[in-house]
Amino acid sequence: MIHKILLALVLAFFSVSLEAEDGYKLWLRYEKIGDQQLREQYQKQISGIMIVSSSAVAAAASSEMQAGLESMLGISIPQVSKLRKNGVIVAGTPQSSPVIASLGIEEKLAGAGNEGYIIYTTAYKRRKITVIAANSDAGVLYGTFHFLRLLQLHRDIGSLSVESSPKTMIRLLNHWDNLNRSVERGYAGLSLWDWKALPDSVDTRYKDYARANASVGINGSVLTNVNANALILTPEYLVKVAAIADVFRPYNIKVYLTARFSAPIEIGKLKTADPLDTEVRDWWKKKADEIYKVIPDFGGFLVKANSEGQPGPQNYGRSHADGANMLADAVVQHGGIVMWRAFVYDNNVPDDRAKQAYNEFVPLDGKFRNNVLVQVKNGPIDFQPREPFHPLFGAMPQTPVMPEFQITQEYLGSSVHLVFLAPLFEECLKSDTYAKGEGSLVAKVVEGTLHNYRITAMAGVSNIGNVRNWTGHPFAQANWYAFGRLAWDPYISSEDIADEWIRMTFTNESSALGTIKKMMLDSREIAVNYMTPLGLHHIMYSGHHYGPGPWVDRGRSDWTSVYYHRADAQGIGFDRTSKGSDAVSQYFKPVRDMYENLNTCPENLLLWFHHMPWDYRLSSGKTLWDEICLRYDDGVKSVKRLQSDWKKTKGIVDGERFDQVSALLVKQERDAAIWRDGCILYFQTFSRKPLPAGVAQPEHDLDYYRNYRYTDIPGISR
Ligand code: BDP
Repeated sequence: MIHKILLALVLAFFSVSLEAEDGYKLWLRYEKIGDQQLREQYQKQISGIMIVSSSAVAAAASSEMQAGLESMLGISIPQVSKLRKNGVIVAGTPQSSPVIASLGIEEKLAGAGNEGYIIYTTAYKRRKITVIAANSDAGVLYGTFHFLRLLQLHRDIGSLSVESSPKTMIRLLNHWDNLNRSVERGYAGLSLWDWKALPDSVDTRYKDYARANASVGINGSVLTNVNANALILTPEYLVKVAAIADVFRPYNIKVYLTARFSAPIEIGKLKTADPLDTEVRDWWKKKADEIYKVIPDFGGFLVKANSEGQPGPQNYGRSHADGANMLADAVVQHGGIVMWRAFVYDNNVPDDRAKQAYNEFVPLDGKFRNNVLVQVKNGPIDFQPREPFHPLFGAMPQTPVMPEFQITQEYLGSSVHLVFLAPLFEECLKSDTYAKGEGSLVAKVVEGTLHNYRITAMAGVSNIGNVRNWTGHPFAQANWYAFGRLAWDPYISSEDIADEWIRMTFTNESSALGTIKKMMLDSREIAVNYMTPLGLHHIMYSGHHYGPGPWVDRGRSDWTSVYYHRADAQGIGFDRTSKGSDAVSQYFKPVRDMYENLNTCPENLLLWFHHMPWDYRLSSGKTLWDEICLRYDDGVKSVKRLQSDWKKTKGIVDGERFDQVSALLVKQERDAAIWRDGCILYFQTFSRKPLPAGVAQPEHDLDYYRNYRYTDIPGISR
């Protein structure tokens, strides 16, 4: 008997600790606070919770608060209905909570808007309480997560005074998930959405997905791939979507779908999808009515049209505005929106693909309905490790422009490389467009203050799948987290985001915290160095985008690598100055001059904008050829440094995730070396120069790298 009890205890212990360390809980681990003094202090400061569960959202806040606090403090925290003791957390709106209604905080709350909140410490009838107040239950939910985060970060909660509200209205994940559960550019297993099982069986994971999103303020989810399948709009699928929407609703998350432009033909049996055709317009109106009947708070549509073979209004000689407006008219009476993607380039090979979106969309500014946003990738080509900001930011004053970032690491090492993307997002958001003079940051375009946009939004292409830890690489969770935090507030620094995430996900221990933070903050530049230094871009393998492929020269020319790097005996780089493709002219002055002029063009974008001779001298005093080689080499060496840094966290980070990251860093080093050696050997066939001192000689010849096939990388089939 005793044996059995012991065994059960041991098993219980292990299953608890395993569950706690397999990454499933993301940054919501609510680990029991190890520092006893701090835990006791919190225990004294928190005696109960008073949240009136007047709605599903408030109930979600209440149960999150209770579970989170109990887990971190290791004691039970009762829900109370009277303020008999100090230390009650009172959360609610003036409508739901008589205590909050009596505090006289209307003015303060006015600034919180729809989804914001205030958190502060005060005395109420001689009791010390913590107030989390908002104008809506959604605000209460977000405030709850904020309060829990303060404890996760071991912050002082003795006299709080916090005000926070989202700077963008719509904060969305874009899932590139197909109905067969494959995920385009997804590296973390299958799609979460199990369409075959839905609607009868609803995976409990959907709730945890919603919790995680709500904890960072994400309030929308586009469930389906931009390369859309019209079937999702059929009644059979809509009830499945409705089942997901039901789970998300208590977490203030709306569902959106991608609309395939040719759906009226494919599922509606019409002869055309012409956006000016009355029958087509009626079809979409009826379709929208049907959707809203089953999902009353449906968010709207995301559309990829006339891009990479997708159908669109141009098939009928109509413009992007005609197409977007037709869908906008269909959803407007229900409060829906349309996000129309600017990632377009037509079927003719352009002189410079980087210029196409701008050329297509700027003339349409002012021609879109009020409920349309134009969704623009952060850079003008395609989610490269480094791009300049997209010239459409700032260039459409009359049309809300929203950025699309890529959280999934299509061009940044899949779920194998440790690359923290907040610095990439931040670089774009903090770029100055000069659209209205100095200080016209992309962030200001995004939050709508630069042009007084009527709607504001930010989208991130999800990196989530059904693997146990959601994202494959434990550190890829940080990119999901970072996206959410920046969508809430585009001005938060990467460093602060990393700090929060590490404390919640791994540890508050200061030396490990410092080590991990440095690893994360360095990681993006390291990847740029071993993949595409000095402004190189789009030189990856075709098909999968994981490894190098600077030699790719077959197929449509603006899908090849040689189109982008333009290496020849003289030099390398894409001339986008006024003497070249003149893409610089799409930027406002003085940005255009900065890029045009060699003395002011940032070196990290040099080869994006200029074709330079191999012996051009850089600020380091080195020639371009030597500098390219040295950067590639430094990238690889830096991955070694990441490995030795990670070793320092052993014993502080749990064993399971420690081992997993260690193994991934080994693979990352191998593949960084493949990038370095493949690219250097290939570019050397043009430069005909020796490798500079200190750069490791490649182990194999160029053919080896050209023919290299990965067998162990998620998302690559051979
Ligand atoms: C590219 C991806 C492709 C996407 C496309 C898009 O390679 O899979 O469909 O972007 O954003 O980055 O539409």
